[in-house]
Amino acid sequence: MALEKTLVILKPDAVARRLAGRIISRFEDKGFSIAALKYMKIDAALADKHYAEHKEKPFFPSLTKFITSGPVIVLALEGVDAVPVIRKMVGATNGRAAEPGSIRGDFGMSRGFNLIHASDSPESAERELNLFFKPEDFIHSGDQAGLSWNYEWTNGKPD
Ligand code: IDP
Ligand code: MG
Repeated sequence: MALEKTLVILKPDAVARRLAGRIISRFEDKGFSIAALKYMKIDAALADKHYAEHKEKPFFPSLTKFITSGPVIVLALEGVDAVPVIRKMVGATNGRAAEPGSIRGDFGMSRGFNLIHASDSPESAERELNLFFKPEDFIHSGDQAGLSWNYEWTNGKPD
């Protein structure tokens, strides 16, 4: 249990389909804080770095073409156990298999065009946050006021 940050990308399909507000609302409703946020286009070099683990996969060229194809919204979201909680909210990779109630399960029908990326481990989160953000980009962090009713605080620790 740790207050941690994770990286979320609203992929080009989410932005183009004008789902960004509704997806961000889910994270706010759940109790996550936006630590940093950027509206940008991912270039080929950054896409290669971000998806380095998939370099040898057959879908790598289509994946990098997709992620660089239009504007994305990149967020650093903060909360207790942010990495696993957000992965659960995102759902399985293929929208057709993703549980109803998850973001991919509610909004998507595709395996590749699946709306959203979320870091899969604290180590990935650290690496990916550093690819997209500089330390000074985290302009809102550890907001006790925002978090006070989202957690039970014992000895200064959220649970
Ligand atoms: P994840 O986003 O659920 O962590 P990964 O296996 O890490 O899924 O794959 C990264 C991204 O690559 C997926 O979100 C999806 O956009 C795309 N992708 C994954 N597997 C396939 C595939 O078999 N065909 C086409 N695209 C895929
Ligand atoms: Mg992944």
